[in-house]
Amino acid sequence: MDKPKYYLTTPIYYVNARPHLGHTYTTIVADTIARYKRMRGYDVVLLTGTDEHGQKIERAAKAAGVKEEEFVDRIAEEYRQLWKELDLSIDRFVRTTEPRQERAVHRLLLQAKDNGYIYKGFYEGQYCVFDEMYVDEPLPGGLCPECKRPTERIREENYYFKLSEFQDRLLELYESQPDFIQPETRRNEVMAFVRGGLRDLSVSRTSIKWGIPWPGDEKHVIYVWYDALTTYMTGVGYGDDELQWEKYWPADLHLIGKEILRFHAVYWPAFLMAAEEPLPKRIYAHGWWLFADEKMSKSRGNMQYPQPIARALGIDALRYFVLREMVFGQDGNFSRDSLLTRYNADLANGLGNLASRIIAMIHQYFAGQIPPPLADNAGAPRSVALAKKSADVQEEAIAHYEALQFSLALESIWSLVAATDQFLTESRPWVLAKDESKTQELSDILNAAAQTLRHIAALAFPVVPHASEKIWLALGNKSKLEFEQIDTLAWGALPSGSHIGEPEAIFPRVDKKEASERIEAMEEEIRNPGSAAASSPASAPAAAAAPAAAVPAPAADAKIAIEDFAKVQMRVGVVKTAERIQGADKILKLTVDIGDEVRQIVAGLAVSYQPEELVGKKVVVVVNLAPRKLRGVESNGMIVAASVGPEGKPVLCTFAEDVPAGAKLK
Ligand code: ME8
Repeated sequence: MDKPKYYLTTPIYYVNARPHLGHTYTTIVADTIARYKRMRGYDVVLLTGTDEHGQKIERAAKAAGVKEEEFVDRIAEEYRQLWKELDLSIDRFVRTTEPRQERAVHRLLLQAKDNGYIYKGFYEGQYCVFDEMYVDEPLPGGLCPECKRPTERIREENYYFKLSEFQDRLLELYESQPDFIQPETRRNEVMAFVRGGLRDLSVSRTSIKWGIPWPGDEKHVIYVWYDALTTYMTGVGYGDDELQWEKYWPADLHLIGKEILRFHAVYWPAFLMAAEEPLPKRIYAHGWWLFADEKMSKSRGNMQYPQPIARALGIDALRYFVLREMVFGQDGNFSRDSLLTRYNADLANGLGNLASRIIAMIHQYFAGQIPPPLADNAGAPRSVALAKKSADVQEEAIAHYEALQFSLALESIWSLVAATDQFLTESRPWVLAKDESKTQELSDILNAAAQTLRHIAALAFPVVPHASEKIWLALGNKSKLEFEQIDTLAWGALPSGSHIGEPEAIFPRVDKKEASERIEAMEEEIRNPGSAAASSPASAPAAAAAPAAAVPAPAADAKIAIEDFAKVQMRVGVVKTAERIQGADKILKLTVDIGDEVRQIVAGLAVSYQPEELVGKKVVVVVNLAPRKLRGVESNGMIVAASVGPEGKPVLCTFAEDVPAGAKLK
């Protein structure tokens, strides 16, 4: 009989910057679900990909000074490489710039058009480039209600999608399929939004070129979200491979972060209804990783990258931490300290230590062969109790995996790790080993411990596949663990007499301080390739984020005379141009009008501002600094900014009233 299918997706990530821990989190969650479902006998397809069109990407490429094609190729490749390095079981990777994507998008659009849901109209209003979204009701000051960035006025002829016609059908969908949107709180938000009324949606743009051309009207490109969402269909053969399409569509699960729920839970089902295509079964919007209570994101520049963690502690440690620490659905704070504490406590001292202890004792007392249990288990009540606990944990863990409650699943599995540890401590095999009359008892105990370890390895496999597989093989299992059925796994199935492998440190203990420094150094290298350390002057941003080591700060209480302050000449400047510097993540090259001349200044503002946001901004410039070179680019002046939080995030100053370029600051 054919296996049932399970098709799940991650978001199709933007390629305006390299992937960080947030993107990795969703993809690790997807991989964990995929591995779990395979262990439940499903034919699983996991799709991810890159969202490469639209104004945001067009501008990012421009700021980097390269052609769009080159820019998107580079970042898409980084995504691919990262998923490979992390050994994620990705079955499909789709880029929105592939020819098959254009075919699929055209097909979906034309189906909706043939059904009368697309018309031509005129749009005049505000647009948020960051969110790639039309903003009907901007906040005061023209700010986007979602990201609070300035919106831009646009006026253009557009094609519209009749979203307004779908209000009732969408509400009916949410009512009749309560688990279509999860978690429940998110479903309520979406329902309230749709009940408030829906306006037609502009689905084409004429002001940009970087997109899929509108079929039959090439002055328009298709709205990026229409394009990106269709990727979920492209990857399973929509319009291309009927057999695959029939087999895998509709998707069983779209995993996303909560900020893109509206696109998935409102627009996407409406686009599909308009084209008369089946709807996905479930959308799960998870929470955010926060860093010092702010969302970890490209625009804030407070990203953590996954590679340093995986390289310092192993892929499984990264997976275990993100799934154990974050309650799925809610926000979670990332801290390196809790990462390292959990690593040592749960993995090194927990599972790792338990596995090597059991394997070492079987080597020591039974020459590396699994010893037999007592014939009828009579007289070994502790072993019987451990078997019962294993069965209970199996049931609990499966229920938690089904509910996508990874943290609870791990809590439950680790309660079995603790119970097995306690079982060994109480049974004291090292004492029994000294007394020949206790050999049978000893044999029973180590059999029970090995059976339980086998069980733990299998239950933990979706989250820590590499460690589990190692334990599994070390116990003498011949089959591949990934094909084991997690629900029918029997305690006691490990045959006595089989030979086990050598004990191996699966999660070696780390010195927290040393590991933290190693991770930090690798992080810095990713942020600023080529930099030896965060404080290296060569890698240091100019301006407020200037490194402490490069410019020794005076003691906090040291006073300077007014003459000293007068040496610093500051003026109001207007940013004329801003662009990225290849290979440098934190700094931007600006040209700034300071009244009587335009200066080139290299400023460490990239972690807080996109280059395009800076153009036209008034800034405070220190104009009499000796010129210096940063990353080989001459900087003639310094921009003043506040330095916020432990990372020294730069925040520009504003003026209470309008001031001309060149005005002096006193
Ligand atoms: O939104 N915490 O792409 P994107 C947790 N191209 N998850 C995070 C995160 C954080 N701090 N930051 C990012 C897009 N993510 C669109 C999607 S889909 C058809 C188009 C994860 O590169 C999370 O899954 O901005 C979030 O939804 C996604 O990355 C956003 O990725």
